[in-house]
Amino acid sequence: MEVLVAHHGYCFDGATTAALFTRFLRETNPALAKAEFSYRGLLYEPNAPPPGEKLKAGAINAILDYRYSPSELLTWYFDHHVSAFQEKGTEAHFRADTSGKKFHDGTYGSCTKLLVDIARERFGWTAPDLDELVTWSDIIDAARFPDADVASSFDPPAMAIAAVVQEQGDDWLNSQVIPLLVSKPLAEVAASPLIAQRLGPIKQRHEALAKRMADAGEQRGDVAWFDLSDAPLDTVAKFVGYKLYPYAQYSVVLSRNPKRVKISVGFNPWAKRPRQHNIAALCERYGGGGHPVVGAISMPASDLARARAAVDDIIASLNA
Ligand SMILES: [Mn+2]
Repeated sequence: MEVLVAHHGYCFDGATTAALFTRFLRETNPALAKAEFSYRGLLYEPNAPPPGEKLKAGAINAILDYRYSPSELLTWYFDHHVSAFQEKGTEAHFRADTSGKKFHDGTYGSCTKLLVDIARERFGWTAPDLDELVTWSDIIDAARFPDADVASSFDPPAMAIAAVVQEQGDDWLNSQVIPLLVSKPLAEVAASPLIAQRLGPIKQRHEALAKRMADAGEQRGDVAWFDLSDAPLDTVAKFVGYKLYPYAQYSVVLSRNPKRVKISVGFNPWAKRPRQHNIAALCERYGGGGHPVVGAISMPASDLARARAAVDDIIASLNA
């Protein structure tokens, strides 16, 4: 029997949920102890095909940490995204399910934690050797870092693995890393050539970006502002801005690649004062979107002047 695991790709929570699911299924179902598992990453991108199209006839199919599918082929489902039911009619289909194998809870910080809780409560399955993995998935997916230093460090083994999966993840790399995640301690996985050899260049790009941000940054009122539009950006560093400006309430980053200019807006998760502005609503003014705490706007590369005007308006609004 083949098991196809379609999971949110390529992020740490998607990979760890797939890893835990594999062990859960093997250990609770003797017929699957030696089954062949294959992994397929699903991306949140504009015009992504419905996830049901990725499932395989004749296999046991699972969708993890990604949008629901009403496909008849779907056997198992676990997700914690509040946006899980985007296709019309999918939420009603999910609610009407009687298989006892489909689970969604938008209050969870990670799909990994949702899966271990359901596996324990409903199926009596536990894997205490994976506690470290579960804890780190929950920290990383919900950005529950104690401070901006930990949030932008590659020292914890889980952070090193997460960086490699996020920046260089593909179905081949995941098929190698996922089995390791549930069979070896994280420190051993991080030290494997699979991760260690890929981490070097990622760290270098990250350090170069941190230096660029330190040079370009300025604080305007409550906002740390970084104009990185002078050269294309080839990596992201979500939390470096708050490491540089720990007293800023918000950050605004203007960046570009050959096709697009991008404005990224965020609320400092370690801010001492509560958030006063809805960032999604601010971004929607310019055709962008996101969540109350973080959002973004994309414009064609030729619109740099319009993007700068939008930045001025957003910074003024965040200081109002
Ligand atoms: Mn997740």
